[in-house]
Amino acid sequence: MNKFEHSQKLFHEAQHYLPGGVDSPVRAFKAVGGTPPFIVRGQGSRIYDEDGNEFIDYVGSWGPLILGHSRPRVVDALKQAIERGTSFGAPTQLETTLARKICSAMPAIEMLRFVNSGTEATMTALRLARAFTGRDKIIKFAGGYHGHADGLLAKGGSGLATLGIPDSPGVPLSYAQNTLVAPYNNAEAVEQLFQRYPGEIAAVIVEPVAANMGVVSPQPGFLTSLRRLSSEFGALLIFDEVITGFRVAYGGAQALYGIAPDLTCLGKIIGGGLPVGAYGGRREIMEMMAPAGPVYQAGTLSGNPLAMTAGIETLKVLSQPGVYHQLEKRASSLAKGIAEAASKAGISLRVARVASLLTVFFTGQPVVDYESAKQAETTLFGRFFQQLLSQGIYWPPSQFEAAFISLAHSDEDIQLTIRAIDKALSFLKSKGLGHS
Ligand code: KE4
Repeated sequence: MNKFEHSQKLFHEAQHYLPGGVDSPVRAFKAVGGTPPFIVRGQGSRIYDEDGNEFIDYVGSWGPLILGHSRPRVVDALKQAIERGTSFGAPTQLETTLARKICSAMPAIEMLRFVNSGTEATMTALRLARAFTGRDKIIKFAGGYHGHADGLLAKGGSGLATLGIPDSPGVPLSYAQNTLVAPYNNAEAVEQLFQRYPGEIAAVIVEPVAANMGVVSPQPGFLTSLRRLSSEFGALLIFDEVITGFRVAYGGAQALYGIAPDLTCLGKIIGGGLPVGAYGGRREIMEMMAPAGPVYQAGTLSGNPLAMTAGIETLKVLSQPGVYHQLEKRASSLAKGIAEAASKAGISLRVARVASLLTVFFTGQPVVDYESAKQAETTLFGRFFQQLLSQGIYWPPSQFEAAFISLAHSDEDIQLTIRAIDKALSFLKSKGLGHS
């Protein structure tokens, strides 16, 4: 049984200085209860907390650590980079090197700019789309998360596809009302919005594989329809590949599904665990960005040498043959083991997986959008999470997130995880929780 005394003390003190004791809400374990372990070290597939507990980590910093924690070649490269200085606020060759790698992996990106987070990437991509089209409205999808820029913290009103309403205090209604919200996997709703607001919609922004309502894959034809509709109605198609970029394939979801977006947003993996974001796409669009063009965006640490170094080393590993085959093998083996454990325990759940992204939904119904994802039993998920944590498995602390399998997860890690999940589900069943 794991103990968390030190983390409890540290969490109490952290809450005095940081809202909720954290620098990003999901880390506070509000959705699953209990005290979040305070982590001191990561190595490979493992993380270690202040109480000496060891966990197999399926958060991986929410996606960046596809190589696992502290991969030696990344650490060594960073050590050398740090010796040369951490930031110059001036051009470096490293930025061009990483940009070249990304552009060759994703041909729809002819030109890009680095920023410091996925939020900055999507925020700027939308500003650029509005400048390029001269239009103000955007379409996003219910359950899609694109960072916390004001206009993107908008949720659907009542009805199928609607004018957005603020999804957080502090977001002006006027900002939210330029955001139209449609159900994921519903191209008809998108077409209706284009017909209702002709000439007003600048862009459609979509997670090509949704991972912020849990993992929800695009149904056949959905992304193709978004491509067709965007072109037909003069809007830009923006793929938010902050999670899927270099995750679901070396070329991202745009390679996996064969769709060329007009703009792509990236983050996480391309920084190898350091703060990063990027937005890029068609040259004629990107050349509108200052100082080449009139659309403004800037950033003190954008393209800094450390994030560039970690990103370059990470992509060097990911571009090697067999890497995605290994990820696929490990992730599919985990998914199979979970499904078998669930049927053995007689608990109805859905294992949603795309490549090395995986969510266990505690529902017996198919999950195709946010409405169906919300049918999952979050209390049961919380009990499942705590059972795993007590067995040394650090699962994502929310039903509406993805688990991330890395190259550092060994076959043995996967088998240990399946055994822990088997025990957790049997325990839930023995308590009369979860039903088939
Ligand atoms: P950041 O600003 O957190 O770097 O990226 C925002 C973002 C943009 N687009 C997508 C598809 C994303 O998933 C994210 C951020 N992802 C969350 C996890 N679901 C980050 C974890 C957190 O918020 O603490």
